[in-house]
Amino acid sequence: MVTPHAASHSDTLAVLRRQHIELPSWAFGNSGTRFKVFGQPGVPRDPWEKLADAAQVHRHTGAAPTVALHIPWDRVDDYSALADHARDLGIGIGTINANVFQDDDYRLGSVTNSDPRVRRKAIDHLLECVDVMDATGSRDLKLWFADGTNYPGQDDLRSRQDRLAEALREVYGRLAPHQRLQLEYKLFEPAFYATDVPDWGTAYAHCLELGERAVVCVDTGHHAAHTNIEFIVAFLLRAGRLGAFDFNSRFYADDDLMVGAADPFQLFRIMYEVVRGGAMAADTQVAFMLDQCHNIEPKIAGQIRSVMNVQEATAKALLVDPDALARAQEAGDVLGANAVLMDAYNTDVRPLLADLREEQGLHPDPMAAHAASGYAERVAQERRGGAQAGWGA
Ligand code: PSV
Ligand code: MN
Ligand code: MN
Repeated sequence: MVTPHAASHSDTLAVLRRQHIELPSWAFGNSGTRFKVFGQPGVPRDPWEKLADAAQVHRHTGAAPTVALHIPWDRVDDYSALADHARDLGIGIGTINANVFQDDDYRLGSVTNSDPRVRRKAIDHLLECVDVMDATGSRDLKLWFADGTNYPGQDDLRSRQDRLAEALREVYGRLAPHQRLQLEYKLFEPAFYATDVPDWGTAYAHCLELGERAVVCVDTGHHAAHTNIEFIVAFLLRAGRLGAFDFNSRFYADDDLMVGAADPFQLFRIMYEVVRGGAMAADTQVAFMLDQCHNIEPKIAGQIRSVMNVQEATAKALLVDPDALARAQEAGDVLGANAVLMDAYNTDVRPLLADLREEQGLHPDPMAAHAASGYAERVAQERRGGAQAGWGA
């Protein structure tokens, strides 16, 4: 057996110590399927309370210091005040997600719509999101388009690409020099025949046209079954165009289940390519974000578990011995090379992470610490009256 060891134990700890996983504000609101939304006690009623819940995740994991907003779900009058509120809670505001998929106007698409009035409205919203970024100090604008067609012939596929490119150009031109555009792709849904940004290749091609600060967001739930996501990660990192992850798990489609729940081995393989591609370096330009909904499980605990799942996959990826792997690969030792990876994957990294947390002054078990804190019970008492936030509000 090849004993896995990282380049050095202290390097591994240093990477894990600075690992930063961004939380989605919408994970704290009620969510469900088109069949039913199950409300939960204590769910936030506004963006201010969503930030408080995110801070609770960070308090016990020490690894989730920022929260992504979704506009207009998180619309407030004063974004600088919201950023101050986050700071007071010991966290910060991260990526700004635009939303051009919920208005009646977008029935036939947003930026690819054949109607110039709708396109203008959509682009104006994207520009408004850049204004929000200016107020919050955010670096990244994340764009996901629900645009596509349901029937062959419904609209001209090529013209829709032209309209998309034109819209992206205008938004990219509005960014400040330190800001980036993240283009997220998705295989299908809500359009079923043709989606305008269906895959990483399409996203990558548009990013290349735009410029260096246009990068691809890989949402792990947005692929066909059996897609080799780690290959996509390796390719985009090599090309310098992997901008972000939206982490989640899927069994069937875009299930938005907790990352690492359905296939922890896939998450490990992805994180191995991240490490291999240098994206765990201190100056990494990759944003590691969760994009999940907790329909039936408690939300704060669900986010804590997800952060821990990413930490565990990362720790295992860091345990892969690069020298032993290179030697086996160069020797054409198929089984030996595979064993190097599997030995790392099969290592129980929980004690290592527990030690690391204790060293950081945290409880070794964040799930237990959250349960013992009484936070969930307290906010369930405090947050009575008013409408709970939900996915889409
Ligand atoms: C679309 O399925 C998506 O993954 C995009 O990132 C959206 O902004 C997000 O879900 C909303 O949950
Ligand atoms: Mn996503
Ligand atoms: Mn999704």
